[in-house]
Amino acid sequence: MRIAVLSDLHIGGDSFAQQADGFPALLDHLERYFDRIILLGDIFETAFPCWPWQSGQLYLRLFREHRVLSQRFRKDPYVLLCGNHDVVAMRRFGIPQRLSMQVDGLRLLFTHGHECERQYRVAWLHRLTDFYLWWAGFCKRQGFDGLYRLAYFFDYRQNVADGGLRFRHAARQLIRHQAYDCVVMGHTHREEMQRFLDGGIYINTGDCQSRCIAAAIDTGKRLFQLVELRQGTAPDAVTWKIKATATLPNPGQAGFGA
Ligand SMILES: [Mn+2]
Repeated sequence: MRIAVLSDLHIGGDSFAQQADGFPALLDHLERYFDRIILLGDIFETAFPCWPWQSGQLYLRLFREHRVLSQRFRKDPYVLLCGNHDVVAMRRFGIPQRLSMQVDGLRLLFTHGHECERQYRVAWLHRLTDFYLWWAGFCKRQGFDGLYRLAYFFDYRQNVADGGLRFRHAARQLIRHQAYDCVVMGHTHREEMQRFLDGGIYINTGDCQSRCIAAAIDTGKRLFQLVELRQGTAPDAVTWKIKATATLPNPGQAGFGA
C-alpha cells in the first residue's frame, strides 16, 4: 500500500491562504500515486474563534468556506485526524487524533504528536493552554501581539530549539515498547526522518502551510521518504524533491544493508 501523510495545513490561517489556489492540483497529483492520504492533524485552524466556546462553530464555518476541499477530505482515499489546533474535531465530532494500522507486515502509527507535550496530556491543562492561545489571539486582533509572540517563543523553546528531541524520543519508546515499525508525527512544523539503529523509523511530516512537505510510504517495498511537492507553472506540473529516504529490512533479515 502506498500512503501519503500531510499535516499542519492550518486552513483558515493566513499562511495556507497563500497556496490555497494551487492546492487542489497537488491533491490531484497525490491521489494518482497513493492509495491512502492521511491528514495528520491541525488541518483546520480553530484555535482562534471570536469567543473561546465558538471553536465548534468556527470548524463548521471553515468546512463551509472550504466546501470543495472539506468534502474531498471526507471521502476515500483521505483519512482525517485532528491535532491541537483543531482538537474541537475530536471533542465535538469524534474525529480521532491517532490511527494505527498493520499493512504488509508493518505496524504503523500516525499521530499528530502534541500529546508528547505535558500540557496536552492532562485534560485541564489542555483546556488552559487552549484558553491562553485564544486569549493571545484575541489580544493580537486588538493590536497587542506580545502574548501571541510569547506563546510561540515558548513553543519554539520547548519543541524546536533542541531539534524536536521529545518527539523523537517518544517515537522511539513507541517503537520499542509497542512494537511499531514506523511512527509518523506532525505538529513541530520541522520535518525529519530518523531510522533508529535498533530498528524502526520516526518521520515528522513538517507542514503544508506555505509549502507542501509529505511523508511517502510504500509498505510493499518497505520504503519511507520525506518529499517536498512543488506546483509548477503548467497545470499538473508538480515536482517532487526527495529530502530523505529510509528502508526497513525484510523480516528475517537482520541489521544493516537490507
Ligand atoms: Mn499542532
